[in-house]
Amino acid sequence: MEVLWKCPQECSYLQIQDILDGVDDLIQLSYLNEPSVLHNLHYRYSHDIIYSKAGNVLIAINPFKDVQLYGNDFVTAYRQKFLNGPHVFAIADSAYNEMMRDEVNQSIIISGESGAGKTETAKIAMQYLTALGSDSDSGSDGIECKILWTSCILEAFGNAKTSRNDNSSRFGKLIEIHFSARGKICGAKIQTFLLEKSRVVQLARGERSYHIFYQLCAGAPSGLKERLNLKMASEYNYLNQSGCLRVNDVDDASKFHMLMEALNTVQICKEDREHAFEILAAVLWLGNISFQVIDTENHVEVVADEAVTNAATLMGCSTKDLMLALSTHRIQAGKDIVAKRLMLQQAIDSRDALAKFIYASLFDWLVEEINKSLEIGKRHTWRSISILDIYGFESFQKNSFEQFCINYANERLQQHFNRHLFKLEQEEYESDGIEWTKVDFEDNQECLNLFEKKPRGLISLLDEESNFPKATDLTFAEKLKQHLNTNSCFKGERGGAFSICHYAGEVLYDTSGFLEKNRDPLHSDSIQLLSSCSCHLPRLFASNMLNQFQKQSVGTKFKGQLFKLIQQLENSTPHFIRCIKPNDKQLPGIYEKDLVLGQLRCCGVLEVVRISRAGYPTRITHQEFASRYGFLLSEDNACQDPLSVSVAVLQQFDFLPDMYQVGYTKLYLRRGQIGALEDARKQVLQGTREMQEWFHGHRA
Ligand code: AD9
Ligand code: MG
Repeated sequence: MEVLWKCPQECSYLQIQDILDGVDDLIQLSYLNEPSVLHNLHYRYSHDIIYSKAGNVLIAINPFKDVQLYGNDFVTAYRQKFLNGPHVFAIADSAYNEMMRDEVNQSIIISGESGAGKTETAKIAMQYLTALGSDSDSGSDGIECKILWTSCILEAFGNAKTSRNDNSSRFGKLIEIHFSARGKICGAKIQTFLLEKSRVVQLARGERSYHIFYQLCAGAPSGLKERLNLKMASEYNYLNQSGCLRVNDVDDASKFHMLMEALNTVQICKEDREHAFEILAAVLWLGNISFQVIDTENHVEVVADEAVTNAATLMGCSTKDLMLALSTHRIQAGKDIVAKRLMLQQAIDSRDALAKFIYASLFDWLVEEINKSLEIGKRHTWRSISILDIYGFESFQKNSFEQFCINYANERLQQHFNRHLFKLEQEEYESDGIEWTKVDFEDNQECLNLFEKKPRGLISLLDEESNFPKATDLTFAEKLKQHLNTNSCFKGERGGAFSICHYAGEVLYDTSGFLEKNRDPLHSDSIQLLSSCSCHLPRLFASNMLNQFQKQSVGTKFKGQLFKLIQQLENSTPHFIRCIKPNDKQLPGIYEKDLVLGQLRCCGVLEVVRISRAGYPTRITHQEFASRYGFLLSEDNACQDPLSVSVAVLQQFDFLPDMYQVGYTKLYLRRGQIGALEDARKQVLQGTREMQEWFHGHRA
């Protein structure tokens, strides 16, 4: 069937058979423009073909339904190369093969907006790698199984329902899977980044806190419930404030039972599990603690009710100490230390800071325990494949410190992506001396400078203001305008706002809360209270409490983590997966063109296609080329050098001049060019074999 398709940019009407059929790789499109890319992806999506390639990048469009693509039969088919179409399995397979062949660590970097499918994709990649690297004959202690179950635990404690995704990850994670020299899994390690703590105490309308709270309230057996004085989720202020306690089609109680199985598999012992639940219940009760104003200056005391007694019991301190820590702060007055009563907002803030600290420390402790269980130690580790699932770029109506950090992380990762897909490739062409018109790409160095420059970048200025006692969010905003106006990615806005031109678009930030969130204060009275608790908090949280004393700001700590992450990624061969969300409704079968186009544009997919098409994907040294194809020449070239042999082959096979280039060390061929030579080679070899057989047959 032939169809007429209007391409506004390049031509009037075209017959585009390939668009109709849908090509695996966007590079193969006859006419490359946004409409044809969009149409091709749409066509495939409507046939449940959710994966496509853009050069080396895998594009995954969220199906929002079960697609039958991940069974063991698929694993086997990809492993044995019966199937080779675009798929997460194919990416994981090349990562594995390249690790084995080149003896280099690999990374699979998954990005995309919230709800685009990153976390599911990461799990699919893990499924393939664990199937591949399982060591059935060495009596391994089920490390693969443990690795798979970690997702269940991390999602319970680190994911929540948001307006964009019912199971949104509120932290970033890098999972390293370690292999032995035989290619068998010998351990794993999880690193996490910047958990969104504010969610523990404050929720937007229609969103939920971390799944674990609802799972515990719904699923805890009656004995445990009694011990923890646990009520229904609706009884807790930290959970009921958003008017949303349930997630469609999710049964929190059965999720709790699954979590128990996961904790079992990962070998978090019963005792530790119970402590963790006590701590969760303590956090919930903390949120129910209320204050009453006792004088005209708005000073408060804690209301002595079941909330404060339950919280104190679960934390293992006296009710009196907890009440005191939440309503007063001890300060030095001359030689004496005096207790100064707090005002209402201060008291609420110090209660919430305590709850956030406890929850974040519990999360860190859990990750540490999981890591101990996946420990690489015993068997010898050789190389690793890391899977990165980090929050995607965010731009809301109101953007705060959290979006600031998330978008900064995305700028860093985008630079990594640019470097590998555009910069390094083009640099190779240049250094090998081939003619090459540079393909432009959005370099985001200027934006990174805006964040990182010292002493006058966003993060340094934020730290400076955070350390200045009289500073406010407004003075911070003023300071930014004063110092950053020369950076083209920065725009001062009215009031306490500013905008940043990110690679993915302009975002307006509201500075309110920036200083406090960057300082992330926990008063020394609260720290002292925690260290005196008779429960297991001090033991579990020792390292976090220590950090509180030698404190780094949140922004600076995050910057350090990102540097380390990028360094680790730079030491590996990257494989990129871009997840795309086809609609905002989390529903199957709906493909909103503008939404998809926005995502393709902002993650640079179209540039990747452009450069891959303009580029030379086949690169072979003169030596290799000559020894593989030299024998096809009609004349004897035995004594010639590899370069002359190579050029002679190209001429004999009538390669068009714009289909190849000869560099100082390599030959560069356009996509699809090597096929003809390979066919000829096969034919000649086949012919020789047949002739030999014929010859042998006749002799016999
Ligand atoms: V966030 O930045 O953490 O908020 P993600 O991680 O990008 O986001 P997630 O993987 O959680 O998105 O996917 C969202 C939902 O889409 C899942 O809960 C699934 O219901 C659905 N999804 C995603 N990928 C697939 C898939 N390959 N098959 C079926 C999928 N459903
Ligand atoms: Mg996620």
